[in-house]
Amino acid sequence: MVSLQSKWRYIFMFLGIQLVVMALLSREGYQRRVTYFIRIFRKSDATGSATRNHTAASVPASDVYANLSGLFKGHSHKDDMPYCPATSPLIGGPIHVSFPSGLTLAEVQKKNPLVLRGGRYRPPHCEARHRTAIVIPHRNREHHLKFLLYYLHPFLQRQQLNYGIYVIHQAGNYTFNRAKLMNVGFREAMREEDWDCLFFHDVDLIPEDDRNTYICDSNPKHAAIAMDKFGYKLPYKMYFGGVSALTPLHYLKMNGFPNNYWGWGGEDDDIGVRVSLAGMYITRPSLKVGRYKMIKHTLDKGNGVNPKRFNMLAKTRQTWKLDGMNTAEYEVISRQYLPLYTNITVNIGTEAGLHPTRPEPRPPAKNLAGPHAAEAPLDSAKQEDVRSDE
Ligand code: UD2
Ligand code: MN
Repeated sequence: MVSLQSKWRYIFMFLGIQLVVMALLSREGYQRRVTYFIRIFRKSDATGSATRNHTAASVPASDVYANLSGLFKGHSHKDDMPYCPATSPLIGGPIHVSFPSGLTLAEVQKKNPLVLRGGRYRPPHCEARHRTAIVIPHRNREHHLKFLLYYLHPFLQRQQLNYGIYVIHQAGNYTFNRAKLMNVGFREAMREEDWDCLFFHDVDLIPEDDRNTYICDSNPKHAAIAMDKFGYKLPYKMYFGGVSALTPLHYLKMNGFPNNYWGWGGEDDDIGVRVSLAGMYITRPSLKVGRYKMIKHTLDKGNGVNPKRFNMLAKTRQTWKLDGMNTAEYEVISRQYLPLYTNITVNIGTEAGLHPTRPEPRPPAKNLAGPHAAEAPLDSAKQEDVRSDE
């Protein structure tokens, strides 16, 4: 009897240890391995391959252009149309996303006959209830931009939005600055139209469900909550990277985004902190709907990890009112109204300012000790011409 009891005690101890190990592994992010072990104890998983596909919902993923062909037959926007319905009848749920090689911008253009110059669109049969600008920070990612445009145009058309796509292209080779480019995008987009919502959008994130509506909430919205790169889960509670949506009022209330994060990382957390410092909170769509696929890539040249990011983040409370939309200095080099988007090329300067001191004209021999600039000036960034190309 005694030996039987102790045998059970050992079995329970063994199972207990197993449970603790699995809980720890799960906390440390080894969910896949844990799920694997749990599966072993479950009946054979008949739906294995189906669930591995990238759509969580029961509805099958569809071609993003599938239900739009009816719109394309010789319609153009007229005045005096009724408002579009509160929920678009074109919404279909999960979208099939893949990246076929050989896709060209000309093909994307052909598939989107109702998109006007500069990447603008209004539904042909009804007056849109929402006006949304998409702001995309960009440099050297034309390949990603092409796929984003391929998916985003029909995605937004399915939602019956009045929309415009702005690509904010950083001129020169100086370290990339995603957040400052967003400030440029905000001001330049608002200059053109009274947008009621702005989506700040990484170039490499493709939405996978059109129920993730590109309209604003009463508080800043974080839309990219379930990405394939993070196992379709939110990586941490305050995460605000990838795709976020703010009204002009939200944006100004938090003094926009920081201008001083050069290089990779930190700026998204700073923006998240600004939301709460300005007395707002982050809203999110459901995990089922806020799904994105990220086009795989490595860290870009000119966007090295920002080593100062943690120190800077620790000071957001002191800096958010002093640095942001109110101090964003830049020069627009060109504005091109291309068939699928508006391209704004901008000089945002360097950490040393918009015009890092240029070497002064050669001083007379006796003055040779004068200070000189450490950095070369950017591009031919001074000309403020506003081009308009087809
Ligand atoms: C994460 C965040 C991103 C941002 C970044 C840190 C995700 C999905 N996104 O992205 O929102 O917070 O970390 O800065 O977790 N870009 C260019 N050219 C460049 C460099 C960057 O166009 O040379 C743009 C582009 O729109 C890109 C974005 O900046 O999507 C973010 O840069 P990333 O994709 O290299 O960084 P990633 O994926 O780690
Ligand atoms: Mn990325």
